[in-house]
Amino acid sequence: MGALKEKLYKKILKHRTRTRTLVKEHGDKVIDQVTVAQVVGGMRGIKSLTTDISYLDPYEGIRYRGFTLPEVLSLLPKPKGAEMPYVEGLYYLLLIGEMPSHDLVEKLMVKFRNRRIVPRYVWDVIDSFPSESHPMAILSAAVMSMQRESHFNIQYKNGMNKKDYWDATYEDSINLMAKLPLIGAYIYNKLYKPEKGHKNPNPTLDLGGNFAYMMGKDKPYDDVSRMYFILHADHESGNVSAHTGHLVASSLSDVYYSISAMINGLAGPLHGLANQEVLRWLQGLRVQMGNKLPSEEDLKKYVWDTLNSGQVIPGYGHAVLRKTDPRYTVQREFCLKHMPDDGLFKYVDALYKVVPDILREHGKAKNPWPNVDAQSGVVQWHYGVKEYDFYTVLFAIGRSIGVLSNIVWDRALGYSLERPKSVTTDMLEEMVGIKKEVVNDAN
Ligand code: CMX
Repeated sequence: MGALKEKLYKKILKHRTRTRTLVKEHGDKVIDQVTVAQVVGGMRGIKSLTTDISYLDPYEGIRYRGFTLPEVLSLLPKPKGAEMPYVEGLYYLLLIGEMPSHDLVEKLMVKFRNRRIVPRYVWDVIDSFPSESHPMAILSAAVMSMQRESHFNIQYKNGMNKKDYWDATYEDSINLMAKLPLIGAYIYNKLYKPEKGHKNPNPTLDLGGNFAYMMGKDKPYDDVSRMYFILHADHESGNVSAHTGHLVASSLSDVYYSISAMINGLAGPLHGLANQEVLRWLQGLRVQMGNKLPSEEDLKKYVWDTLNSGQVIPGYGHAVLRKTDPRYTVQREFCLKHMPDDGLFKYVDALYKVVPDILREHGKAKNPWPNVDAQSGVVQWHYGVKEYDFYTVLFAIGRSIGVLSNIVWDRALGYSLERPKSVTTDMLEEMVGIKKEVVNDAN
């Protein structure tokens, strides 16, 4: 057993005792109640999932293993001369729960690098998609095609002991995570830069640096990639992508099935696809304004027109957050430092000043503040990734870090098959005392 796996195993043994004690001694304690509105309204806010990887406070935002994003970005080791930390270091933090040293990250990087080889048939799967296909559909299929590589699947068939599920899942998780950036870059080059073709990975580079290299981008796009993957890695367990990954894994489907499903959930415009929608919406504004910076009145009109036509303002609102998303703030600070004069960033900045008040006046959204997606596309656009259909693929690569770490722990702690109970509308009406009307068919 390698040093990292051994450390993880010791943590698992300790944690298993905590979970067992909780359930054995306090299993019947009530910690939440459920209202009719929650049952009908997407289970919003019901405390019904456990994860120790991250926690989302409505006012403070996300903490990874107890660390805020500014702490994560300043405490994780960084490549020489880089502004943003190693993505591999974040994987260590999420999985193990401790800030790694530079040396530990170096060792983990070697492990990731050695597993970068993508089977030839994955490129064939990608190449067989028609060129108008959405990159998220291609990514999902590419991950799915690798299911035959799953150690978990092979060892399960060979009668693996339940206690070892985490081990095979850990191997699968590193194998898949090492390959995802290569697959993402391949999809980008195939769809948008066919004349340049596919680049082989550079074995001297870290995950973020190599992704920038394979995308054909110069510095500081390596830091942009590291920042992007780290910011999108986890947002506790109830969001659609993380929850889908966990749900599918709960039936003991391997990580290839689970991450492909996670990608499918992320591809919706109310979730990860919002970053592409923000860019589409901003381009609409830019065209309307003939490329000039809109006045405050122009902006207000554009926002109201969107709302009055029954659409949402992409990049604003959140199911849990009730303040500006710190993932938005980190990217805003990056923009102010590196691209303060970028035309599109100025639009985003101007919108920040008018949208929250308009959403308050509109009176529907519980959170009028921007979320991560309001900023992230603008950074990509500035560094030449203007094909905004691709942005959610970047989100998916980042989100996999958190979901994969969670699935390893799900297996380690023996979390159960997910199976909530549903009721019919008749039953709900009966529970709240609504009398059934007798319908007379004769009339
Ligand atoms: N623009 C207009 N209306 C909005 C809104 C927005 N940005 N955010 C919420 N609302 C509306 C909802 O559509 C809902 O309307 P109905 O009552 O007619 O259904 C009402 O306000 C109440 O919604 P809520 O409780 O505040 O928000 P939800 O938890 O239901 O939904 C979210 C959260 C993110 C889907 C929603 O805020 C939204 O649609 N935002 C725009 C899309 C977006 O940016 N998504 C990305 C979120 C981050 C991520 O997952 O990547």
